[in-house]
Amino acid sequence: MKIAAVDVVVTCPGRNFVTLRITTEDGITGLGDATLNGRELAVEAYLREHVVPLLVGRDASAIEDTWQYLYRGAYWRRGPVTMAAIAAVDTALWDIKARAAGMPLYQLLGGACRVGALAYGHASGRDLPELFDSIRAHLELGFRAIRVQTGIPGLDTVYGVAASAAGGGDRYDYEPARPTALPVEESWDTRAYLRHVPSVFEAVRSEFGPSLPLLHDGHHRMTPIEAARLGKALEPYDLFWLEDATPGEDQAALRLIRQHTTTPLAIGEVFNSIHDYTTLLSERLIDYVRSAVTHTGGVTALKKVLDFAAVYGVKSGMHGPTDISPVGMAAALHLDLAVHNFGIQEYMRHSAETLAVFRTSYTFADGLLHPSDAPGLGVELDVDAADHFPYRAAYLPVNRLADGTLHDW
Ligand code: KDG
Ligand code: MG
Repeated sequence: MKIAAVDVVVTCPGRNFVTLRITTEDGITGLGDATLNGRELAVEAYLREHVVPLLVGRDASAIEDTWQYLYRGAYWRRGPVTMAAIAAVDTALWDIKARAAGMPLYQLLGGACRVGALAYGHASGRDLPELFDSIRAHLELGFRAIRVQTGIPGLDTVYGVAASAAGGGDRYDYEPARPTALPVEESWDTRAYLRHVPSVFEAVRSEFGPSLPLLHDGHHRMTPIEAARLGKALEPYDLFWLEDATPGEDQAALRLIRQHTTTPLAIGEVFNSIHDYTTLLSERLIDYVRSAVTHTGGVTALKKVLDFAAVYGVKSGMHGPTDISPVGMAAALHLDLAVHNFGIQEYMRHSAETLAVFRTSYTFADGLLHPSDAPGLGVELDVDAADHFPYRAAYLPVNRLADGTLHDW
């Protein structure tokens, strides 16, 4: 089963996506997500210039060998651009293998360990009434676990907080990438954040009771000692996790946080290699692996990370915002079903425009996602529809302190 053609499709149905489509000599196609939010064209160029020419004529069934060929063969290893490109190839080859077998991908990964993947939705509000409305709307949609992001008194815009509740339902209108000439600048004050957030969780617990799983994303903004303080302050509210408390690249920072708090910790959405996890896992410094198939070298590589995590009792909590395309989301759901150490899956619904270009078959019911039993990933790309949505440059924001100092976003 040789690879006959490889296409890189860049489309912007509401937001940008980079998709790799591999076609075999016998006409089977497979899809892989290569979207790197705000840096999409770098991955497109990497694929077009350096990967596509290597793939035509290769054996489409040799997934592990192709992964090693692209990873070791480049000599320059890791990095988000390289690993998103490799992820797309790997995912597309798994899609082809499963379609050829007439099976949903999760069957080739060992079969289902559960009936569905518990998903968490994004509730947010500039103040408590807005936040409560957003949580109620998510519960009505069937979510059984909720991420809580809140406005901070004195700060205009804060990561993860929708600009208005007007969208209603689960339309989370805080889309971080914006089509502006320069990145939007947001403001930040860690002391104001640390003063406010515990009171928000106290209010949410007293309104919604003790059992609802609640999550929170610190989005890399704290120092280790600040994060330790927040984790400790949130202990009475029994969080499912505190995510990205400190910048991800500093694995040792988690040691200090861990020494001070029993709030579960999640990290890894910006990681792209198993080597980003070695200290974190072997020293049991985290509870959840946040990587996405899209950014970690594909199904093959993330499965290895999760098997490594399982040795230390660490579970999955894959990244699933809207910049993970429906192809990347479907790949995640197949892994979610197949690995024993599944924890939770992030889920932001894509827009109607996106779902017109990517025809999905995965389902969400009673709080659980299921990839469906369609062969392969279960996603079809409508290339003609994609052509109607040309790429639009968009940037993620940057973040500044009151004195203008650039801070982690
Ligand atoms: O592209 C960046 C977003 O995917 C990221 O900011 C979202 O932190 C995020 C999350 O947890 O979904
Ligand atoms: Mg996050």
